[in-house]
Amino acid sequence: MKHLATAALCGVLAFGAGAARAQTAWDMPTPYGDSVFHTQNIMQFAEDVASATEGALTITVHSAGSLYAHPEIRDSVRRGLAPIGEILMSQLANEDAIFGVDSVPFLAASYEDAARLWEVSRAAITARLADQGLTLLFAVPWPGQSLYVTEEVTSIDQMKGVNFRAYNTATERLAQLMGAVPTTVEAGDIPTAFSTSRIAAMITSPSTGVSSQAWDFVGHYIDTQAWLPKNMVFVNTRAFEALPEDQREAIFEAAAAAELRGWEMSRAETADKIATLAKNGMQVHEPSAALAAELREIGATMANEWKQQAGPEGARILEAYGRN
Ligand code: PCA
Repeated sequence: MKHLATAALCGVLAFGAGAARAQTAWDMPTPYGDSVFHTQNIMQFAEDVASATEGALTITVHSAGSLYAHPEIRDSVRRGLAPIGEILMSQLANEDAIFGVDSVPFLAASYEDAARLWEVSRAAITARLADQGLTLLFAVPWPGQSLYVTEEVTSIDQMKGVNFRAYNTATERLAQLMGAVPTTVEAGDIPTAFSTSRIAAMITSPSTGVSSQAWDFVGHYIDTQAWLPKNMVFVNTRAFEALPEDQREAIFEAAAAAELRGWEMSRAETADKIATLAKNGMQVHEPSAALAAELREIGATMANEWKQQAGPEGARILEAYGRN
């Protein structure tokens, strides 16, 4: 409140009492670093909002968990400590399986399928967030999730007992089903976790492989591209509704543009960042037929489990997607 009052006062001073148009300055916590395409897309979104509102609404992006750590961002926005934020959607799967719809291995492993799955699940996610006083703005997928290992893995057996990084409930479950040992590690902590042997392997996108300089720790990348988990951006509904209508519209317009742009950036990243991994000395492999079959079996198990957990709403989503 104090913050807003100050911002309003600055607005009056800047424009003179005659043109007293309140200025709003929003802080936006995000989890990933500045070099990550999601963050760059959000910076552009913030710029678009500022220019569409002629500076009346500015959004300052606090990346890499610098304002709130990733696990706290949702609650900080819910409580109004920050008006807007970004998180990995499936981070919330432990409270409601619906949020994990994009993290079931091989349910939607291409951009086309991921887009279709988003189309049929968006309303459910939007409604869940609305129940929490949050308004969904946009969601953008990471490139496909692939394995980073110290030696070439051609069968799941080789993962037995390996300390495996988890970043949500699905990666934790995947580790268990592979016989590996899951440990939760935020993206920004990957290098430390490898160098202290807390983890010896992980599954993530080529983007996160590059931003964490995976080549310093693991020599092999196995291109499983098993699913495309999304980041989502949402706003505190009360803060949003307190804005004048033209500013709300500017946000929705910038959000729609950010969603389109983000999906395109993500697509372009995939080959680009795999090339960067190779350039830095990682060996890039196609999964062996045996490994691919074993992973698909784990995926089928996880799809069944997800269906159990996600209830009737989950069943409706799978049906609309054409998988039941
Ligand atoms: N990067 C994030 C989530 C999925 C991804 O590709 C991470 O590894 O934490």
